[in-house]
Amino acid sequence: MFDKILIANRGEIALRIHRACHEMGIQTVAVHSTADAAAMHVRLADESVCIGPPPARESYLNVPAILSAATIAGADAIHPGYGFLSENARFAEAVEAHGFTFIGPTPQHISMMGDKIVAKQTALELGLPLVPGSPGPVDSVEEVIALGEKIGWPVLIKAVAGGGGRGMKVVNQADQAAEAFSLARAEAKAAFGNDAVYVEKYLGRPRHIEIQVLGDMHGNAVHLGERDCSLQRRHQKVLEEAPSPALNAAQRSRIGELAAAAVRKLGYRGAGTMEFLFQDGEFYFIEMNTRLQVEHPITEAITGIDLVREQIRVASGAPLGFTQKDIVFAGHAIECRINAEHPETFVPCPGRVTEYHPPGGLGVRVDSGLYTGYSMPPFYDSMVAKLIVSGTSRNECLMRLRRSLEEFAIGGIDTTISLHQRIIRQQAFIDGDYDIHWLEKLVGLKK
Ligand code: MV4
Repeated sequence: MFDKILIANRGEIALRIHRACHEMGIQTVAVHSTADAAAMHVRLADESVCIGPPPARESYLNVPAILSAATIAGADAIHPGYGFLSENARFAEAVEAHGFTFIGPTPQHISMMGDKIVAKQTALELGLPLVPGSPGPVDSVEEVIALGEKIGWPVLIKAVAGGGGRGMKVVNQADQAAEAFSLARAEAKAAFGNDAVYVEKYLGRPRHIEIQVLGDMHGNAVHLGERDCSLQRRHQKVLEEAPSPALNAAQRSRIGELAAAAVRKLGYRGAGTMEFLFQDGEFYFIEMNTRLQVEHPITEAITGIDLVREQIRVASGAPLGFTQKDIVFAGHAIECRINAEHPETFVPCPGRVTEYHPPGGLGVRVDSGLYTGYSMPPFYDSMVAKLIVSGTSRNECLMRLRRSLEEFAIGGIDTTISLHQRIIRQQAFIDGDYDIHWLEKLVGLKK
């Protein structure tokens, strides 16, 4: 097992990884930019190394600086968290080439799933259901039109190197194809440096269901159930829950087993998430994320499994500590992502936290790097806390969520706490009756 892990991230996820390490008796090395010198993950880590100025490309994305920090500190392994370099195959390769263990999948699997065409081809071979569409990239408007006529309008043009919704264009009929095709390619080029695009049948009112999977180096793989991530705005998840209120037991075990079998065949190592769209009782694989996800705590709440601990154990070569039949799903969990943003305009609002009082009590977890007096820098993502409530039923979670949001005090900066209070009052949410467009209809798209 590792003696010392460098955490190549910041904020709440850096703290989360630190906690798992310390519970395992593993020393931690925090890295930080000059803007994060007073951050909680730096304060709690056993050691810390400043890796550069505030801009992420000069600090948290600065591979030489991170590797130098690991060398100076004598770390055995590096945990990338999520975002930043967590799905960068070249970083994973560099980590291993410099003698450290990368806590995550192999570089091969990272790059495989980073190419959405290869990911879909792999998913097809692994027996996962796909959205009908082009088998590979499309190189002309004529191809887009031919596919639209074949699979039915509307279709969706997506970036091959994409993810997270950037560069997607809906085409409702043939005479819109030319403009959508060139716009999608231009956006893909600008966002990912790769203008390749592909086409899928556009699903108009799906839910976003993702399956947590975990594989070790000995050919074992399990699924840890699903998360419903349909409540999103501009491709940013706002609230997630597990299990999904839209699935019945048969659908749940069918897609879970399919995902677990797929990662077993793949020989996948580490934690991963398979993203599906779910519409009219059917699942459609769209992509796989080869990292720990922001919303992992709701899976931890209903399974009792510490996902970061399992990532570390698996990376050290240990076999999974359980088989599929050992995993028991109990209760329900809901996570609210709390952002330092105006709750109506969503304008980011960094600044000094004059008061921080998180909720507590049975079934209440808060993952946050905030503290009273902390100055939140303007350079990074605006998420400042995750409120995770769990309980024996979804109704108990709703009551607990309502009480926790009332109790959550954050002074000095705007937050989206009141947005969550508004969401959980809506009858459609209470009924679990929402799709990926529901929240944007409630709060609007404008920033
Ligand atoms: C889709 C889709 C509808 N039809 N694919 C958005 C980002 C990436 N995860 C895939 N996404 C979508 N792919 C087809 N064929 C709708 C979306 C989508 C979406 C998916 C999940 C969660 C939120 C979303 C918001 C807008 C669009």
